[in-house]
Amino acid sequence: MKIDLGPVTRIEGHLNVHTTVENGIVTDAQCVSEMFRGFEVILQGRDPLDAQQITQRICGVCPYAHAIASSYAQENAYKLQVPPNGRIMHNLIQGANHLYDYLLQFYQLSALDFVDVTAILQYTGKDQDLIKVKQWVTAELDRNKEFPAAPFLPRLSGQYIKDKDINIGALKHYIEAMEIQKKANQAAAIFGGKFPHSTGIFPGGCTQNARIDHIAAYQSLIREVKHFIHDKYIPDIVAVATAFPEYWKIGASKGGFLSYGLLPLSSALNSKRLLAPGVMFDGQVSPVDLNQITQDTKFSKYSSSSNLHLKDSATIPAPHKNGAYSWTKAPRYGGRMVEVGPAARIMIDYHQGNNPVVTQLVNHFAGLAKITPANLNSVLGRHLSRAINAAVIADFLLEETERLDHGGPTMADIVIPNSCEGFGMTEASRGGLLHYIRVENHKIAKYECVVPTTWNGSPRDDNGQPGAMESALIGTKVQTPEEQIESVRIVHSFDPCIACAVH
Ligand code: NFE
Repeated sequence: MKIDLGPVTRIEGHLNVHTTVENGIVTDAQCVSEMFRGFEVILQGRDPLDAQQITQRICGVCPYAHAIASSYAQENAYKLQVPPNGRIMHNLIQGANHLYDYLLQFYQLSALDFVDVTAILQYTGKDQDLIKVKQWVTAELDRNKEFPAAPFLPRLSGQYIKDKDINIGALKHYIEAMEIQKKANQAAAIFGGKFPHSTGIFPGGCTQNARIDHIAAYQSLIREVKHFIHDKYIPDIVAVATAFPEYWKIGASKGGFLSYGLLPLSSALNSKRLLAPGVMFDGQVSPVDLNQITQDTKFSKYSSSSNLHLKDSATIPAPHKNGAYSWTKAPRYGGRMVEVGPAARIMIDYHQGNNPVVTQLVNHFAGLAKITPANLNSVLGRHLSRAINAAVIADFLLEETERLDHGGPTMADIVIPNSCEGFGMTEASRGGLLHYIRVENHKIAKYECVVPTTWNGSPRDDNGQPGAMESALIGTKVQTPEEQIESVRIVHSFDPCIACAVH
């Protein structure tokens, strides 16, 4: 039986998943990005300093990550000496964006795959948020329309959390999380200028000053976000994990893991990062070698050659190409498939013992759930890893503000060589993000982005190997083949963004 799961995401862009189900098992899955973008084409011939502005328009959810990756690439190309304040402000802006994004991913984009919204019908209390949720859910049930528009219903058939108090608590947090996300973005905008699409992030640092009143305002907002993470977000993840322990074993991808490392601790090239970089195959972590990254296009809707390294990349759209089924390219590391994202970051950091807080949190939750760190490669593992990322980042941001030099320089002087090239690597919330820029005659001659969902949501490569998400879906047992709540939970755990993947 062939079933299309699309539209399967509640975030930017159109992701479809074509599945084949036989005897209650998903025997094949194809991730299908259904739109073309062309940012790399748009960038050609432009002023290089437009790049961190234009690439942010790839996505309204993770624009800061694109600005940072572009700034790193240009700093690398122009050989800029970023002052410590500039580097710290990049971290403060990007880290706050991660916090916003983790809460968005869990509450608005995934939690209702597990939380029973109909529990609200039994609510008799006075909380205004919950009364509103009850009205929305009641109205949707009464209307009985085929395609209601509200976020709570319709939903897929399956088991949901049974405990009424947990369900109602999570719905309250669903509403509160939006306010907290706003605070995280307000914090980021103090130094970033605005959200989305920062005007403050620049190659060489940040256009804002390190003012004491700005620092105090930032700290106070991040403290509120931190409390929400510890008091509500982490307990809600634990509640989902307690209700659905089988999801520690569902949705494992079947390749390696890659992380470029997140938040540099100094301005030095190859500085140590808060979360360590690495590439992991069969439990062994090695340093990342960019020469190993190529992009295949056999099943992608491009006529450009396949298996190209970044410097040779090309983007020639071919909507009617025979056999091609997605607008996403297929990046591979040394020819092998890898998963990127929150679980990759945590597993790679944990294996290297880089961050003692990560080690302690992974051990704590692994003991609680009776799992091993390898189980982070799963639906629940990705959700828990985001929460660990969030806890570690929130603490770090508060410490990082103390390191700002009030009134000190925040920007390097920029001199763009006539010809140069550079790579910028960071971690967006959804995983490893790489930008490459080549400048010739002061103009952008080539720009290439390899984006988290390009890895996770990739179609088959030239050798027929599935992408990370496809591999996680194949072999999944499904109760109702027409609906496949199990497959949808797997896809949502990756939080794919097609606007980013195709760019
Ligand atoms: Ni459009 Fe993005 C993140 C990036 S995902 S959300 O996180 O880069 O491919």
